[in-house]
Amino acid sequence: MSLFLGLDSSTQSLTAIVIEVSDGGERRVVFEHSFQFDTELPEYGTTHGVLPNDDAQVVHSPPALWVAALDHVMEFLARESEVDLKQIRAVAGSGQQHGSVYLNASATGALSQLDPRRPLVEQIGTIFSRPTSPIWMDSSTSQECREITDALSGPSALADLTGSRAFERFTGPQIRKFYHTEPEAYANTTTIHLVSSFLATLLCGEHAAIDPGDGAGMNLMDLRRKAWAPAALDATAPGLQDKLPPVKESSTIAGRLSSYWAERFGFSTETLVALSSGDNPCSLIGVGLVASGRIAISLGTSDTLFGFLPQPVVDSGGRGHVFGSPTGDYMSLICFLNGSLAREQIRDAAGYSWDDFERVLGETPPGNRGRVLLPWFAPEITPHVPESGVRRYGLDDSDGPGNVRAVVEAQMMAMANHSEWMGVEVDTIYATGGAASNRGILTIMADVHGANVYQLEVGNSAALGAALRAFQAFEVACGRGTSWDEVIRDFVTPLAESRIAPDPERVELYRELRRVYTACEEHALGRGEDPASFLARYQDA
Ligand code: XUL
Repeated sequence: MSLFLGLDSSTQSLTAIVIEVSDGGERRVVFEHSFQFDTELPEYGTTHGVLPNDDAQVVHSPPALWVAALDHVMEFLARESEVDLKQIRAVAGSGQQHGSVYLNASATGALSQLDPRRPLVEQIGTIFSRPTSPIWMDSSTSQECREITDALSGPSALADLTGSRAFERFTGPQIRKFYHTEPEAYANTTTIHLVSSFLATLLCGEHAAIDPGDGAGMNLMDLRRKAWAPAALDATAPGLQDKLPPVKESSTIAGRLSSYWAERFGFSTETLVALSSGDNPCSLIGVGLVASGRIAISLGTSDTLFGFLPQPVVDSGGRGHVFGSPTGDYMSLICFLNGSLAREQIRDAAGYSWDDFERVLGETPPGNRGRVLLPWFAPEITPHVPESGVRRYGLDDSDGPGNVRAVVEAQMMAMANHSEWMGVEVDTIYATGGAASNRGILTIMADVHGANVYQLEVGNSAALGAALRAFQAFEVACGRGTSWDEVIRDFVTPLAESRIAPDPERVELYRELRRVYTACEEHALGRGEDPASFLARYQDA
């Protein structure tokens, strides 16, 4: 019997999943645990995993919180579970994408000599050259995006080189802002990690490389060569090449679990540590998208829509991204910032529980009688909305049921409209992430996309994907050419009984309403006329 550990360091929590792969063919998840940052470690002062800031565009988290959380989760696994730690052959991490961790010259030594008698976080207090980490929700780098874009001959050239035009949350623009605003601290930085590569570094006690899945979220990596792009580095900040870990294939082994974990909690120093990847590339594996033709929608803090791509096909409209897939291929992705927190705000304003939320979705009419909400509670990534501000058309903000339906319809229509560039005829969607348990939401997903929607057995596809990546990297390290289909077998089967089929009449209704939704977006962004007359047709109906 072999066990593999996957760890997902996300915006609001750290999740661990252990899978068992036995010689007799049995495969199952044997352990799953999530550790919520705000409630379990309140001393870090985060709300939804991020630090308060007067500027809504600046969103940072304390990296020491992620370190403390890792110690707690490993302790929980060692002390509170039945898992035989010595059977864990390999571990791999998943991290919220784009977030960066800045380390000084003392980090390398400190991480290689950790004292197992003291908590990890107590020993790494002095290794940060920047005490907070900008994360994917930060949208404060528009100026840096413009500068990088200009230096690289415009958005199309940048997207062609790196897989995306410049995005505020991407690590390159964030590094440039750090260099601009805190040049001394930048100069004192010797290593810049992503959340994912920092996690692998903590596990093996030495600097881990960045994989092409997460490296593509930086505006710094040459997507086709899967190596840093010198022109992008030069356009971002001086001396950057020396501060970045190398890019290596996702299945690379970064090292072995360090003696800190072995001596403190009883893990084995034989356990291999594979490179970490971003949470979306890990989810791609965790929902089983190792070949073309299907897409997945993850409903988490961010809502993302993604699919496998055999070749890098970049969005000429500049909305989407191409990242590396952990299989060595590519993936397309589009990200919406106002995901679960927007749903939560609407639910809280109406004083509902999640059960009420689901019930109300079943009771309100599809199309919401033309009442539309643009859920921009925070600055939005897709479409680009620099200033937050919820907009309502024909909808009273005191109308609880109307707002519940409106927020979900808005999210689904925005996803369908803004993902057209992927050119995928969607007939099947795998739904994952916390809100994928809400069948009311999935019904609207099925009708808006005109596709069958399936739930999967394991809701946390990023952590599962990380565990599956650990298994695959172990197979590669053992010299076995186990295929990805074989790696994911039995773990990612969509639940046949969970299928939600689209209703043809509602599909037709949403096909029209998607145009109305676009008109509302265009109007709200100052690019189109007031859609009132367009909406009235549905209000009278
Ligand atoms: C993807 C993105 C988010 C984060 C959240 O580009 O920004 O999905 O990865 O975890």
